[in-house]
Amino acid sequence: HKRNHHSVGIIGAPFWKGQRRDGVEKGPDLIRDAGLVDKLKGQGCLVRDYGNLKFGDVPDDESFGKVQRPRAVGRANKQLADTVHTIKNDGHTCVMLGGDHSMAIGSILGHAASKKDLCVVWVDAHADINTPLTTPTGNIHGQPMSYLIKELHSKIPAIPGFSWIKPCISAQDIVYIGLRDVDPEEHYILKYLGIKSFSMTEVDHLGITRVMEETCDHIFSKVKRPIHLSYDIDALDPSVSPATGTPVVGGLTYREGIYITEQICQTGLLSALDMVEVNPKLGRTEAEVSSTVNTAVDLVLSCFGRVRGGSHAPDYCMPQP
Ligand code: 6HN
Ligand code: MN
Ligand code: MN
Ligand code: MN
Repeated sequence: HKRNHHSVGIIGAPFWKGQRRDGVEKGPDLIRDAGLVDKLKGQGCLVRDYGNLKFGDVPDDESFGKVQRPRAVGRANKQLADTVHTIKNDGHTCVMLGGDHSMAIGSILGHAASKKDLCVVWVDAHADINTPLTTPTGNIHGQPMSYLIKELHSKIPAIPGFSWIKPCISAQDIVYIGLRDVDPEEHYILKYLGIKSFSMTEVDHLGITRVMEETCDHIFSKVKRPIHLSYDIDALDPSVSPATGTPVVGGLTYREGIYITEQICQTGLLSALDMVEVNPKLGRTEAEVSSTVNTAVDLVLSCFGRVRGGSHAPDYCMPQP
C-alpha cells in the first residue's frame, strides 16, 4: 500500500444566493469545525486552507427573466474561479466547500482553466441543468451545468454578470449519479445531449459497484483524465443528510455515498471536489445537523484515502514487550 501524499487545497464559498433558503452559507465553517483539516492531516494529507471567499453586496441585482440575483451569482463565481485556478496552479487537489450548488460554475471553470481535459462526475438528486429559459424556480443552483456545457451554448441568453462565463465541457465528459428529481425540460436536455446518467433506478438495478465501474469506463473511454467530482449532499437519502435545501426521499445510502468517493479516490485522478448544499438551518434537531455535517466530512475524507477497512503508517512498529 502506498503512502497517502494527497496535497489538498481547501476554499470555502459561503454563498447562498443561488437559491432562497438561508443558512447554506454556514456550510464551510461547519464542515471545518467538524475537524476536516486535522482529520485529513491525520490520514497523511498535506493540507492548505485558503480560507473563505468574501462576497460583497451587489446592489440593483434585478432578476433576469425568472433568473434570481444573476449579478451576485456571476461575481461570486468569478472570485471562486480565480481562486480555484490558483489552487490548481499551486499543485493541490482543490476542495470547494459550499455554499449552494451555483458555485460549481466557478469551481469547474477555475479547474478547467488549468486542466483543459477534465471530466465531471455530478452526484446529486437533481441534474442542475435547467437553462435560464427552462428554470421552473429561477434559482441558479438548479442551472450550473447549462452554462458549462458547450452543446448548450446556443440555448443560453446573455445574462448580466455572466459575460465572462464560457462553456468548458462537452456532454460526453459528464456522468450523473443519484438522480431522482429531474424536471421534464432537464430530462429532455439529458436525452437530447445523450448525457450518461445513473438515476436511483440504475443504482437499484445495477448496484453501486457496477455504477462506479461503468462511470469509470465512460469517463476514461479514450484516455485517463482529471476528475471534477461535484457532490451535492442531497444525493444521499434525507435520513442520512436531512439538513439541506431540497431533500428528496429515496436517495443513496451512507454506504453507497461513501463507496462513490472511495472509488473516485482509487482512480488516482481526482483533481477537484465540490461539497455543497449543507444547510444547518434546515436541520430540525442538533442530531440532524451533525449527521449531515459529519457525512459531508466523511465523504471528503474518503476522497483522500480514508478506507473503511483501516490503514496504518508505513513506518508503524508494534510496541515491544
Ligand atoms: N440543487 N430542478 C429544481 C430547480 O430549481 O431547477 C431544483 C434544483 C435543485 C438544485 O439541489 O443543487
Ligand atoms: Mn492557467
Ligand atoms: Mn440537489
Ligand atoms: Mn445540486
